[in-house]
Amino acid sequence: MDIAAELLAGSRLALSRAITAVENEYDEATAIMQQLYPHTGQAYVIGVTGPPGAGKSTLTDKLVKVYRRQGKTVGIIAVDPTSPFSGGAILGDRIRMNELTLDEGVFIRSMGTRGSLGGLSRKTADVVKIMDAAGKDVIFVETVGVGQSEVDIVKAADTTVVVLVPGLGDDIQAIKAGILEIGDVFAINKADREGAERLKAELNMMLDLDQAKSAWRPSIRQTVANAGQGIEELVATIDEHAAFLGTSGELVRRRTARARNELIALIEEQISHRILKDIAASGQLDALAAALAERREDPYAIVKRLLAAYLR
Ligand SMILES: Nc1nc2c(ncn2[C@@H]2O[C@H](COP(=O)(O)OP(=O)(O)OP(=O)(O)O)[C@@H](O)[C@H]2O)c(=O)[nH]1
Ligand SMILES: [Mg+2]
Repeated sequence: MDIAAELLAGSRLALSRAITAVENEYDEATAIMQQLYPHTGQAYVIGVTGPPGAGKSTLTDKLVKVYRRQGKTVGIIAVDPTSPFSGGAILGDRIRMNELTLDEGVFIRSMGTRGSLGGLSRKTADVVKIMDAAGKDVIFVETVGVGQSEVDIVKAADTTVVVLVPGLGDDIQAIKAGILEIGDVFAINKADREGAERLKAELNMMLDLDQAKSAWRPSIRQTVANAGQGIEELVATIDEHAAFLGTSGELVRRRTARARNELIALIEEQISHRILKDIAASGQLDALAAALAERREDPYAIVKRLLAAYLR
C-alpha cells in the first residue's frame, strides 16, 4: 500500500511520513495530497496565535483535553516561523504537552521554516489537510505572533484564538491592527497577573472602534492556562463562534475564499517552478542574467518571450 492509502486506513506512521514528504517537498508529496484531498474538509480547525511566551501551548494543551473528554480526536501543529527546526524538535512544546504525546487520539507535529519562510503557510495548510484526511476531528494550529507570517498561517483556521497577556508594557499598543483583525476569540491569559481587567477594557474599546464590523463581535475570555481556569468558558466561546460560522453561511464563505487563495498560490508556484526549472537547467538563466547586467536585453521582453514559448 502507498502512504496515502495507509494513512486513510489509520496508520500513524503513514501520517507522519506524509507530513515529512510535504515538509521536505519530496516528489511524491503532490500525489499524496491529491489522493488525500477528497477526504478533507471534515475537521474543525482552530488557530492559536499570540506573542512569544503568552501561554499558547499551555492553553492548547488544556483545550485539547476538553475535546478529548468529548471523545474527539485531535491534531496539533505547532508552527514556529522563527525556528529552523521541525518534526517535533520544539522542545518546550514537547514537555508542556507531555501527557498528550501518550494519547493515541492526539497527533502532535512541530514545523519550522527550514529556511523557506514563504512556503511555510502553504505547507501548514497542507499538513492541516493531511491530519484532516487522517480523521482528526479538531486540528489546532499554534503559531507564535511575529507579524505577517503568523497572519498567513492562521488563515488555515476556521476559528482563530488570539492569546494576549497583561503587563506586556504598552499593552494595547503592542497589539498590532493585524492581530485584532484575525481574532475571532481573544484569550487574556495569565489573568492571575495584574492588569488583566485593564487589558480587557482596552481591548473591548478597540474592538468597538473597529470599523470593519462583521456580524460576529469577537469575544474576550480571561484564562489562567497553567491552573486550568477559564478553559471550559473558552471552549464554549469557540463553539459559539463555530455555530455562528455554520448558521450565517460564513464557514462556507471562509472556506471558499481559502480554497481560492490556495489555488492561486498553487498556480503561481507550479508555473514559476516549471519555467524556472527549465531555464535554470539549460543554463539559460545565467546567460539571461549576464545579458541584463550588460543591458543587452530587458527583463520584460525576456519574460514575455518565456511565457510565449511556455504557452505554445
Ligand atoms: N502565571 C501564569 N503563567 C502561565 C500561564 N499560562 C502559561 N504560563 C506559563 O508561561 C510560560 C510560557 O507558556 P507556553 O505555553 O510555553 O507559552 P507559548 O505562548 O506557547 O510560548 P512560545 O510557543 O514559546 O511562544 C510557561 O512557563 C507556562 O507555565 C498563566 O495563565 N499564568
Ligand atoms: Mg508554544
